[in-house]
Amino acid sequence: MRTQVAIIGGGPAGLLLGQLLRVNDIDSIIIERHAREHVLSRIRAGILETGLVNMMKSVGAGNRMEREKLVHTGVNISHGNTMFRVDFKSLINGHVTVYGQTELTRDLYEARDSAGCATYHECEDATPCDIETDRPYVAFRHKGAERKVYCDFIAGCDGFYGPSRQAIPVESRIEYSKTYPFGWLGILSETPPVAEDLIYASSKRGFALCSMRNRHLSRYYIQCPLADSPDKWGDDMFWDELKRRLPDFAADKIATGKSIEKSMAPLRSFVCEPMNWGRLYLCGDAAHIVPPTGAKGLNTAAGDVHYLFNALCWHYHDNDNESLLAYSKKALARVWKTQRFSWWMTNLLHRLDGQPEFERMMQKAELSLLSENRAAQEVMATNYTGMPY
Ligand code: FAS
Ligand code: PHB
Repeated sequence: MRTQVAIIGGGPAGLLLGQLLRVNDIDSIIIERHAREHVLSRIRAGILETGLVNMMKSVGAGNRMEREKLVHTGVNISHGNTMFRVDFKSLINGHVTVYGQTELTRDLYEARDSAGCATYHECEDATPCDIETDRPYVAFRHKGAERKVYCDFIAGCDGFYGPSRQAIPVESRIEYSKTYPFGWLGILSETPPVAEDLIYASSKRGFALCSMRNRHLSRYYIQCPLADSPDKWGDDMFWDELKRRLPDFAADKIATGKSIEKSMAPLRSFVCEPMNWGRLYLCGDAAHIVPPTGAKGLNTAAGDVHYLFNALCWHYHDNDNESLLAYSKKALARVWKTQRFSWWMTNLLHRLDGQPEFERMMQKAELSLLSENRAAQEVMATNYTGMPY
């Protein structure tokens, strides 16, 4: 088999890249490890920056999102029983879009099907090969048969545990990593959200987040010990703990109900440099991971896709490789800004066991500054709604 761009990974980064290439007459094949149903069973991000929304529209995959999305012009931050709002619209005329990653991924699959593009599911042992030559290929096994896709470029969109990052020689990779001593236990419930906007809650008992997918589907998270499994947390136990971390008005009005999904996510900050090697280009979680506090994981992947797609268009349509040569540096410049913001929000809002008193006072001072200082709120609003590409 042969294509122009072989994409390893059929998650949001791989699918979005494939669609952008398709509408610009550049051929791609997606090689995905899991069945489509498995990919679409994942419950992950829920907040989209405008750059990602615009890319979805540009590839014709934005119609359902336009019908079903919510537009949020701010977020609430609570600390104990007090709460303040960071108003993106009045501060920077900004907003974010609330629309689940699962639905976005579904829309991209449907757009790819309509375009008749090749997507191989349940592929085993996908491996980027000969990436330092001008005839790279991806070897993989599909339905028991050994396959090879020869291509001009390989896009490694295979997430944190995929093979692409490992294809960069270990002696040439610099990996920056920070793990947090807690995780997020998340539930999805068919209940109306507790508030119009998200509530990021910092409390003596730990962090909590009140989010949503639409007006009938709520998404809640609580900070919990890494050792905790979702099975340990029955629904009533979860709701009781969530209420203890929210301001009284929210705890009193929250609509509880049966969870239809419950999962535990560890928190990690990670960056791999460089983000390309020869004809292999990494996008999304294959190259970097952020704690979900700043809602940046999916949105940072979108930034990478924007840069790589444009660089590939320059190559194929203008025979200009400058942008491909600059891809890693350009993508990393934005990656590190989202890393900083996610790290800052995580440290601001979570509670560490045995936290030195001085660190606790710094958290309180930072929250106090954010609650009353316009400049501090503008910086948060600019980062949360999305740094420019
Ligand atoms: P993905 O991991 O989504 O997709 C990679 C794809 O590659 C997968 O489909 C995988 O099956 C495939 N793959 C892996 N190995 C392969 C192989 N060997 N061969 C072929 N295919 C292979 N971000 C937020 O902004 N907010 C959140 O609340 C949030 N919650 C999250 C919760 C969890 C549990 C996780 C893991 C992540 C969360 N994220 C969140 C981050 C998440 O949304 C990612 O940033 C986003 O999925 C990135 O998309 P991709 O880079 O496409 O990676
Ligand atoms: C979500 O709705 O899943 C969500 C929202 C905001 C975050 C993280 C997750 O910061």
